[in-house]
Amino acid sequence: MGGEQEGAAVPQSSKGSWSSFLKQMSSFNGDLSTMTAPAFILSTTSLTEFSAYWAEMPRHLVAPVTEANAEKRMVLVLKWFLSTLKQQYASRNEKLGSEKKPLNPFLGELFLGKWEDDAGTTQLASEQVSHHPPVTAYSIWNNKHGVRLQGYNAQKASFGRTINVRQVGHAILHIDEYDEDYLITLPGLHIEGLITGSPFVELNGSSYIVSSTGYTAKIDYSGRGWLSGAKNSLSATIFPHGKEKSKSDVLYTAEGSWTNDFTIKDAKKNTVESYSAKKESKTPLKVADIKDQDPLESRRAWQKVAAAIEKGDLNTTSSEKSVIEESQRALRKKEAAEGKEWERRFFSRVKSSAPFEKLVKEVPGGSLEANQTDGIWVFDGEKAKEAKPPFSKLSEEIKDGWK
Ligand code: HC3
Repeated sequence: MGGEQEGAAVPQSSKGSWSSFLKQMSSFNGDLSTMTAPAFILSTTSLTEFSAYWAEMPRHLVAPVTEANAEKRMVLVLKWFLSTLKQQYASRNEKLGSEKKPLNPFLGELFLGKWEDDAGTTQLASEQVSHHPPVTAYSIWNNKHGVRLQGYNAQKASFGRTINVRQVGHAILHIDEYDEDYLITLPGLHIEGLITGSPFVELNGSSYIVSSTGYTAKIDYSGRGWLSGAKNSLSATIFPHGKEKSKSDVLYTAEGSWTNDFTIKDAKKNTVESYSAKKESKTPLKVADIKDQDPLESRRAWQKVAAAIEKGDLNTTSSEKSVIEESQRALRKKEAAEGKEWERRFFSRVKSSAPFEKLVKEVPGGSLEANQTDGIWVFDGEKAKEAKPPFSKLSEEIKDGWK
């Protein structure tokens, strides 16, 4: 960070609060939701919305279905996964000028929508399945092509030179046509630009995609300053299960940048796929108008908080946040008194996940860590069929608080 001007991107009026924020970070407990950040760095978007980043280009998600060869399907699954990274980790920077602190979802918060384009209809159900620790689960499905993605994630953070975030959780992509699964693990990340006041995400470490057809993709992430590499670099290999250490078994390699261009080459170094993030168009997600949303839906639930953040009105931001927090506390109290647990609308907690257990063997050190995510979460098709608005079974008085 040498040479960077401290707090350069921080509004003059927020310089004091930014340096207190940085100081407070040194005694940080690892739960990102408890972090109190200055007003100028607050986002109006809840983390439940982030699940949409997996499918903003549905054509890439469904592309593997039309490929009859399992090895080549793995290449297309890798291409789709790499294509999601820019949206997941750099889009807020591009849109807002820096990474901001997302709204911390309440238990049961929903974010629902669909993409409609040449790939048909691709649907999204994202739900906050746990508040402490914060865990978001999602399911994205396209019935026309028989493609289903589901997963859940939590974050474990620590503070050193920067904020280091380990992602706990995983995703599973299922392709009906071949009845196959792909286990997707999640990369580590850290926040750069803290000193200057314009935080952004850099990815680090490795993540895996393991297919039930016998192939594994390992993706390595590095950034600027890492062995003098370029920002947002990626390097990946595809190999048969169990052959990670064998260079002669590498079937494909991918090199490039997850925010710009990457290419995928076969073992003979012929380019089989190329991707240029800047040239790709996204399909806008359709979300119901706020007035038609259920009180549990994210944009409706947070609308007053979001409006106050937008105006820079700190008092209203915190009083409107308190309305939500107090209703949540009241609900938890009521549930405890009745000996009940909040009923998730789309997901269920299960004892084990067969596809995960089978495929994780190919991920060095991979494990479920269910204790970090309040359980193992799966999309519950039966519940989802029933889950029509109103989703909320809240008492009228609590609903009133949220109007
Ligand atoms: C760490 C993060 C919240 C979590 C975000 C996750 C891991 C959520 C799941 C998505 O699929 C991928 C994803 C992308 C970005 C991650 C966020 C980046 C920053 C945010 C922190 C809580 C905010 C830190 C606050 C500040 C002021 C330093 O920006």
